Amino acid sequence: MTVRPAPLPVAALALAALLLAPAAPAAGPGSPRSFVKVAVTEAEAAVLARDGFDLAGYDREAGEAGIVATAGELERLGRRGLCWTLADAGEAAGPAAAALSDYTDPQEMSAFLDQVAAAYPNLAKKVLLQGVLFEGQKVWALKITKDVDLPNERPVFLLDAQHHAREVMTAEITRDAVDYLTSRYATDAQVRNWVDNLNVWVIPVVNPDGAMYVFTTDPTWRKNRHTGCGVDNNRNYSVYWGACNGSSGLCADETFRGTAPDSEPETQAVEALTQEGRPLFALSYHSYGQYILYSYGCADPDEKVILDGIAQGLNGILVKDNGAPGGWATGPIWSTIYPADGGSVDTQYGRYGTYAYVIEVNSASFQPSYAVYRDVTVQRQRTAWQYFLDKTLTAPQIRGKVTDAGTGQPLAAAVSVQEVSFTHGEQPRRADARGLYHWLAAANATYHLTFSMPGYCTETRTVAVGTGPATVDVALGYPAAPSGLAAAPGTNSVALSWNAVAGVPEYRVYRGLAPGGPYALARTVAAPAISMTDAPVSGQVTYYYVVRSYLLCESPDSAEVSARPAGPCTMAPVFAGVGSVTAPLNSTCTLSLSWAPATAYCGGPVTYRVYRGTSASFVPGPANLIAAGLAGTGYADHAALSNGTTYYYVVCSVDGSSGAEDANAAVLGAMPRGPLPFQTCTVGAAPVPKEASPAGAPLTCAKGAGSAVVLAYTPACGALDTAVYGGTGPIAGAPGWSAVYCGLGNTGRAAFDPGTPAPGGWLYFVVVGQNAAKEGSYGQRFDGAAYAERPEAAGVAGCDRPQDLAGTCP
Ligand code: 0X9
Ligand code: ZN
Repeated sequence: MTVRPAPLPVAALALAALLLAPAAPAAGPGSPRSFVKVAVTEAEAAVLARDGFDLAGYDREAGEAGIVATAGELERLGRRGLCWTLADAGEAAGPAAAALSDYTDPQEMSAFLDQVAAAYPNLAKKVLLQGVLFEGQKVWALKITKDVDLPNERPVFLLDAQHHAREVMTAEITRDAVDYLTSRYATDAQVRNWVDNLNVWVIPVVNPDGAMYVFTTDPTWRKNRHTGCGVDNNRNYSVYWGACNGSSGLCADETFRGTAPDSEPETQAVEALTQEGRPLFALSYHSYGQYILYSYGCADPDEKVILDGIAQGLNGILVKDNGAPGGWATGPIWSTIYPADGGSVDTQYGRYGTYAYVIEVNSASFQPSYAVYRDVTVQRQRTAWQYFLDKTLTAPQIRGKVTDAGTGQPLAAAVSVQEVSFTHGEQPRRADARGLYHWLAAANATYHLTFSMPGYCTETRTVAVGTGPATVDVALGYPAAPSGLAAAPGTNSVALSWNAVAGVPEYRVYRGLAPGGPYALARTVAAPAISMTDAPVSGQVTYYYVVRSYLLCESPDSAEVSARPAGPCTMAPVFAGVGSVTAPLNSTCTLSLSWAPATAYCGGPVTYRVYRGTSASFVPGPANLIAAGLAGTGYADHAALSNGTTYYYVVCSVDGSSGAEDANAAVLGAMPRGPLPFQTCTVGAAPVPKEASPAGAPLTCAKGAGSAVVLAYTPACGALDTAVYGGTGPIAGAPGWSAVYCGLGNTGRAAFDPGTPAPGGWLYFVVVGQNAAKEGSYGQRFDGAAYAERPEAAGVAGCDRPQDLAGTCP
């Protein structure tokens, strides 16, 4: 409203050029752009936005999309068969230079905030949210509450505007709200009720650099002024950043999301205030199109019912530009307007639990005539932000403070509600740094809350919410740790005692082998007993003890004590047991075991024993001990393993000095894939090879240990098991298969032992997909003396490449 000397003619000139030159050739960013109207449906408008057109708004009454377009973009519209009309510079449409100059620019807004803070020092404080942007402006907020300089724990409402620079009406609304709440405090009981009982934060201009550019240079500018590449602040927030084709990765585009989530100083400012203040409700103004929107920009929120209830309640009373209430398009952003990712409300709601809304104000323009629309718009929008002030104060909700029961200090505990499960990657809701939490509730409903914090006993509360706020403060505690823990070593025993903790029903004695743990539970002791003897334990080993008391949850550790008992060292090594069992695909039927070394406490040396069984629950003992006295950390078992059997192993360690063996519970199993007796099993119809494998490929045959054979082949696609058929030839026609080896996997390697053929005799092999209808591999022959490929077989039998094993391969 104030008169600025220099920038005005510049704006007027830029506008004149803009309005007169819609057909000028496109000249990259900064080329003149026109605000045009295109008659399309709302859904078609969303498609235009998705396709990169700068959709400034949608006039649902007129059925017109408003597009800010370069000459090139106007041509593109034409090529889509869309006719456009230049938006009228008069009444409703704009933008119009005369109207724009009346609007509040960011410097005027800053000065206005100064005036308000000076006039109402107990009510209003101007707070710098971001001092460094790109072109010299700053992001300011005004905090409005009674005794604004004193800390308080009143609920918070956050109002913001002008994420998008050109949406100048939105800043008028925040300006009006600031004026209303401060100037009427002394005389208006309703205002006093809000200001006395709430913290109202207003960010009148989120994007002041961009806004200043609108007033000085380009009235259609939307983004911030990030040097080289303006960023759409309302696509830069971290939740859903770049997630659903609702933004652009291109610098020049009007919905450029920036190079990283939260990269922009304006975005950071809003997010930081949201994080610190934890508003229950937030309202973000945009223009235009007459929408009431809530999260998400990419999907429906889990709390959609309650979010929608709030929005519909407002829709019923909020008056549109046509003078009638109702008829605002209301719903989640993604389905109501268009997919938009990285928007402010999604981060406010998804990350901080703020019930955040967007209002797109005005029916037909982001810069309607100031004279015609400014006052009526801000007056009508009082209904909206006052609605949210009332909701913040009186809506059914659960709120409270989580503290440490002992110290009273706030705890940022996790707070969950059984009735609400989040499915969009939301982090658990937490109380803020002051221990404050909130949850919007349905009226007359019961909720089950859980408060948890590491080191504290988890608390639950059942809360019956009525028609207003329910306050549930929770003090989280934990039992005190026992004091006075003492340890007296005996012979293979340690006597422990400690001081009683009042009211505690149980103590838990923990023992470790190193200072500071890790500890394992040694014994629970029911109160009132305050001592126990830990026995038998090993002599000559230093043990470390702590005791915790238990009442709903464990206390912290008592002070640690240690003791070194007398008597023989009986301690088994500390050992995690078998670490891996693998079946190497070599020609010797082997399972390979490995383990991490054990630690001996009685002097060692450590050796290992290997036990083997055929079920995972076998009990290691002398009957199944297969190796002992092993000094290394691995073992290869190739003793009489049989096909199709999974073998299970337990490895134990033995201290050579004490003879004590550990009793770890680790069991691992594997199935060997070595050369097994060539056996008969049923895998469906035997194959009839169509052709032989050429010499050397794709199926090759090598001699394994003894009479074993190792075939190498190209694995089939898919995850089929393979089998090998073997028999006497010739392959051509009907081979006489005498055996089949099953369950080879699809590894490209098959090792088995067909025995030695009769002198001068030949064996032929075919690898097939097991259980597959079609044969699918290669023919190769084997004779007992040498492994040669019969030249006469080439081209006549066997089959080639892994073809069609399951009918699904490419
Ligand atoms: O596209 C936007 O950012 C908003 N429309 S506007 O015409 N003002 O640009 C819609 C905002 C939806 N809100 C969020 N995604 N947070
Ligand atoms: Zn906007």
